[in-house]
Formats: sequence, C-alpha cells, structure tokens
Amino acid sequence: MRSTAFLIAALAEVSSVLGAPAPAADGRYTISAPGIKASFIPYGATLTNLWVKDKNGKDIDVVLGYDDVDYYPKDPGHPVYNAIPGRYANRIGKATYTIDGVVYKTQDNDGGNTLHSGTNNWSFRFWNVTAVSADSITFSIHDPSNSSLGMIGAVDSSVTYSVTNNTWNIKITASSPEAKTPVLLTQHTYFNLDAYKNPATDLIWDHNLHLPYSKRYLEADQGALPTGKILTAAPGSINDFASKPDLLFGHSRNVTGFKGNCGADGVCEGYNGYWLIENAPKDAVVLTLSSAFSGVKADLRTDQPGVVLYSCSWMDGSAILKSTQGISPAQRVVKSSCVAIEAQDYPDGINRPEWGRVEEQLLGPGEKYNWESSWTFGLV
Ligand SMILES: *[C@@H]1O[C@H](CO)[C@@H](O)[C@H](O)[C@H]1NC(C)=O
Ligand SMILES: *[C@@H]1O[C@H](CO)[C@@H](O)[C@H](O)[C@H]1NC(C)=O
Ligand SMILES: *[C@@H]1O[C@H](CO)[C@@H](O)[C@H](O)[C@H]1NC(C)=O
Ligand SMILES: *[C@@H]1O[C@H](CO)[C@@H](O)[C@H](O)[C@H]1NC(C)=O
Ligand SMILES: CC(=O)N[C@H]1CO[C@H](CO)[C@@H](O)[C@@H]1O
Repeated sequence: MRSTAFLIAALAEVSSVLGAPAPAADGRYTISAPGIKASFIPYGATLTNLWVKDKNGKDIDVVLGYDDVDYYPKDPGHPVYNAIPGRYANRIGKATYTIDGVVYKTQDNDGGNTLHSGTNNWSFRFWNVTAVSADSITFSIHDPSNSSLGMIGAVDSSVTYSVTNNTWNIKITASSPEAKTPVLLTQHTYFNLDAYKNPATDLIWDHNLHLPYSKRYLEADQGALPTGKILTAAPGSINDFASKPDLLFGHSRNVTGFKGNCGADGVCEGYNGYWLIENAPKDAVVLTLSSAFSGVKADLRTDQPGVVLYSCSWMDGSAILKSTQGISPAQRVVKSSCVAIEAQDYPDGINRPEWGRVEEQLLGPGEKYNWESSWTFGLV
C-alpha cells in the first residue's frame, strides 16, 4: 500500500518537474533567488525566515520567528511576526469610525481603541495558497462581512511575495465589492540584522536607521494613538532619523525621555510611532536599516506615505529564538532587541479628516486597493 509519505514525495516530484516547489513536511514554503532565500507559512501569510548574505558571505536569517510552525497560532504574545494584519492595521481611535454619517463601533481590544481590527485580525487566520513558483508565492483571504464587530462588507485580499537578486518584493491587493469599508494593510516585519549573534549586545540600538524623507512624524498619546498633530523632528533630537545617514537607531538612548518616548506613562522605551514619507522621488530608497556587526544593509522602497517603527519595547524575554539565530540556547527575545518596520498609510487616518487620508483608507465597490514595497539587501 502506498503511504502518505510516498504520496507527498511523489507530489513534490511532480511539482518540482513543473517548477513549483511543494511545502516542506512542516508546511513551510521556500522561495529563492541569487543572494536571498525566504520561507513562508499560510498562517497570517507569514514570513518565517529570510536569509541574506552577511559581510563574510554567510547566509544569515534576519527576521524574527519560530522553528515550530505550529507554535505561531499558540503563541500567547502574538507579536504579529512578519504577518499581514487586517483589514485595518494599527489603531482605530476610540473603537469608532464614521462613513457617510453612519457611526460604526469596532472592538475595543487595546485600552479603549481597536488594534489590528480586533478579532477580525487577518494575522490569526490560515490564508489560502493560490499560486507558488520557485521564486514567488501568493496567499489569499476572504474576509466575510462583519466577521468581527463593525467591519461591514466582505473583503477579498491577496499578497504576493517574490524574490529577485537580493530583493524581497511584496504586493498586496484587495477589493470590497459589497460596501465601503476601512482597509489599511501592511507587512509587519520584525528585523534583527545580526540574527542575535552579536556577542556585545542583542539590543537593536546599535543598528543604524536612516529615513531621508521623514522629517515629520505623528504625535501619539500614551496609548500610541495619534493625537492628530504632525510634528517635525529637530536635527539630532530623539525622533530624528532624517538628518544624517549614520545615526544609530538608539542615538538618544541615554537622553531623558527615551524611556517613555513611545508612551505607556513612561514604560515604553524607544519607538512605537509613525513617520511620514514626504517628497520622495518615485522608487527612491525611503528607509535604510543596517548593522555594522553583520554588515547587512536593508533598503526599503514603498508606494506608501509613511512607516510605523516599533522597537520591541513590549517583548518580555519569554519568546525563544529560531535555531538559525543566537549564539546560546538561553537567549530570548528581550525588550528592545528588534524593530518592526511597517510601511502603511497614516494610522487612524479614517478618523482624521485633517490629514486628507480618509478617501484613501476607504475601499468600496468598483475600487481596487494596491500596496507595494520591496526590501533590497546589500552590505554596508
Ligand atoms: C480558502 O478557500 C476556500 C475555498 O474557496 C474558502 O472556503 C475559504 O474561506 C478560504 N479561506 C480563506 C482564509 O479565505
Ligand atoms: C455585526 O456584528 C455584531 C455582533 O458581533 C452585531 O451586534 C451587529 O449588529 C452586526 N452588524 C451588522 C451590520 O450586521
Ligand atoms: C544583482 O545585485 C547586485 C548587487 O546589488 C548587482 O551588482 C548585480 O548587477 C545585480 N544583478 C542583476 C542581474 O540585476
Ligand atoms: C548609553 O547607555 C548605555 C547603557 O547604559 C551605555 O552602554 C552607553 O555607553 C551609553 N552611551 C553613551 C553615549 O553615553
Ligand atoms: C488581539 C485579538 O483580538 N486577537 C484575536 C484575533 O483573531 C483571532 C481569530 O479571529 C482571535 O482568536 C484573537 O483573539
């Protein structure tokens, strides 16, 4: 009798003949191109591993995650590791928004606000794999109307990840054929470009961060909800990443206010906010993250008007590392040891007509949502 293992092997052979890789036994799909290799799982349309070359020519896995793919849905912390949160990422202020005079209440799951759409969050769902090749994979999701409180009208979305010569490309599309609804998507990617292998520190503060087109950022309250005000960072000040290409991410680490710079009445250290990308030429690199230790440099290009930076203040040291990362089995994902970088539209823009983003953030019949970014890896 033919065993399941035999059938899986036979299927893998057929698909490799066709050029389409089958998933590994644990369900992970791996795609590759010169200088880059990436693995994904259907849960949350999640990137689990991203290997690029370090300064010694070695492959280094630069994103956070778990070896055990079955642990992602169980993880009580659920940091949205490299997944697609939706249908409206980040916060909806006071768990309320209004379309054409009708007030909608969403779920309060974040101190009075809605975070990542509450129980409607796409990062907790198993997406369908709708296309796969040696260097590309597409995940799709059908999100029924009101499948959580206050998000009316079905939304269909898909994300295509592909790799080409040192570059990870991400394209997201969505449509909302039944009703006008808030849609704001992102790839919630967590980096540590040293793969936790720097003996001097696991903290992210020695990475360099440059956002040449991001002098301005959104002021936020203690709950990380934008207040509506747009502020300009003075050169060298705590929220400045625009004035110089060689600023350390933690350049203000020892300045009063660094602890508390991201709210929670002084408890959130570092960054959890939104920087505008303004007057960037088409296809310009809008953000560079790099590390002298590994020598890896990551350049972001995006069609989005800004980026969320979150420096992992809420990581409590309980999450384990992948076997591809770290230098000791005792290492954990400690506070401020990573950075999530999320290219997206203005958080809570549906509630801020003064920003002029409301129409951009509502998707309705006959319209198409498009989101595109890429990360190109090289050496510093
Ligand atoms: C996956 O596809 C099936 C069949 O079309 C559909 O019933 C299901 O809702 C889809 N899953 C998601 C997450 O969209
Ligand atoms: C959406 O679901 C909630 C329950 O979760 C219900 O109270 C509300 O009436 C529903 N809204 C619509 C428009 O169906
Ligand atoms: C691939 O990338 C490297 C480094 O960025 C570059 O030198 C090379 O020309 C690229 N090759 C192709 C085929 O684009
Ligand atoms: C900032 O503080 C850290 C941790 O206390 C320390 O290691 C570092 O030397 C300080 N840097 C400066 C420039 O004072
Ligand atoms: C934070 C939060 O609301 N998480 C929810 C995301 O969605 C899943 C499945 O719909 C829920 O089980 C989680 O509680």
